[in-house]
Amino acid sequence: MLKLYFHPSPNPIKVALYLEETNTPYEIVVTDTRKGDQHKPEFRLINPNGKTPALVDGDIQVFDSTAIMLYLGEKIGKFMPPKHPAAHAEFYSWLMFLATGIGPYCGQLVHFKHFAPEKLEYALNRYDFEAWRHWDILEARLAKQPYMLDEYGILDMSVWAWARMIPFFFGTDAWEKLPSVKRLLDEINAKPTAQAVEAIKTQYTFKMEVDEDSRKNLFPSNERLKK
Ligand SMILES: N[C@@H](CCC(=O)N[C@@H](CS)C(=O)NCC(=O)O)C(=O)O
Repeated sequence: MLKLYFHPSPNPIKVALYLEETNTPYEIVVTDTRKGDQHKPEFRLINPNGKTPALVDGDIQVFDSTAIMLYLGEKIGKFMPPKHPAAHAEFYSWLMFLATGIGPYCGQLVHFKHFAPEKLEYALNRYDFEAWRHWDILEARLAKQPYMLDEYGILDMSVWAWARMIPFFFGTDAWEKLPSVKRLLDEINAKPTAQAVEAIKTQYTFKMEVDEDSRKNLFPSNERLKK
C-alpha cells in the first residue's frame, strides 16, 4: 500500500485529496513537523529536503507535493489534462504558478505575519503584496471558468489546499475580493473526499502548539541568531 508521509498542512493535504478522489488505498505515516520528524535520518532518506509530503510506493520514493501529484497523475491516469501539447502547456504553466508562486509567497507571508519574532514592515508588505497578486490572478481565472482547466483536476486540488488557509493569510474579509476562489473552495469542501482529508488530523495525533521546541524544528535558521 502507498505510504503518505503526512502533516495536516497544504502541501501534504493536496496529495491526500488526490488519493481520496481516485479511491487509492494509502497509509498515513504521521510526520509531525512541529516535533521534528522531518529531520529524522530515516525520513531524510525518503525526502532529502526534510519537508512533508513524501510518498513511498513499493520500491519507488517521491518527494515534493508537485512531483508526487505528477507521479500519481501519470500512474493512475485521472484528473490530468488531455494528452496533447496545448493542454499540457496550460497545465504545466498553472502547476508551476501554484508550486513556485502561491506556495512560497503564502508560506513566507505566514512566517512573517504569524511566526517571525519581529514584525518587519518591509517583509510583511512584500509578502502580503505578492501573495495577493497571486490570488488575484487565480481569482481572475476562476471568474471566467469553473475550474483551473476545462475539467476539475489536480490544479483545483492544489488551489483547494491553499485556499482553505486564506483567512489565516489575509483575514476573513479577504473572501469579499476572492468570490470565485471561495466558490471553488466551498464546492470541494462539500465533497466527502475533502471531508475525509480534513478528518485525518483528528484520527492521528499531531502536536497543536507552536512552542519553543516546535520553532526550533520548523525554523532552524533562528538558531544562528542566538549568541
Ligand atoms: N515544495 C515542497 C514544500 C514542502 C513544505 O514546505 N512542506 C511544509 C508543510 S506544507 C513542511 O513540511 N514544513 C516543515 C518544515 O519546513 O520544516 C512541496 O511542495 O512539497
